[in-house]
Amino acid sequence: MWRAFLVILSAVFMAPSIGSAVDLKVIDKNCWIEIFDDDEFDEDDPHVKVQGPAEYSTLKDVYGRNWNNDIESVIVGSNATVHAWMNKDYTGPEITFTPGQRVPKLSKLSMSNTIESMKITCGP
Ligand SMILES: [Ca+2]
Ligand SMILES: [Ca+2]
Ligand SMILES: [Ca+2]
Repeated sequence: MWRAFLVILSAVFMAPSIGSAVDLKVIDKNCWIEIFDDDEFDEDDPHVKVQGPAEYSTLKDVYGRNWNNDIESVIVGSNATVHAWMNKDYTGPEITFTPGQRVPKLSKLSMSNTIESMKITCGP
């Protein structure tokens, strides 16, 4: 009798905690920045979509690749704002990419092959 009661009790308390654990893993499908090794979003060269929110004080290991001083074009997700800096640890000249922005040539903004740190925030 007590055992049955405890099973029911734990079932009642487990259900909501499972639900919230799943909620926490929901990712914002529109909060990302895609970075490209080459300009004009060249798919033939290294490129990767970086999920936000995230902070990289250095880009030496972004999903297993060293991206320091290598980014030449970017595409920003519609719900992401990205701050990027020329040096590591969020120092040096800074650039802000707005939601949905596409920059085919960072060279036109004097930011080609120079970004070394980045913060991705989600939301309008
Ligand atoms: Ca190329
Ligand atoms: Ca490059
Ligand atoms: Ca740099």
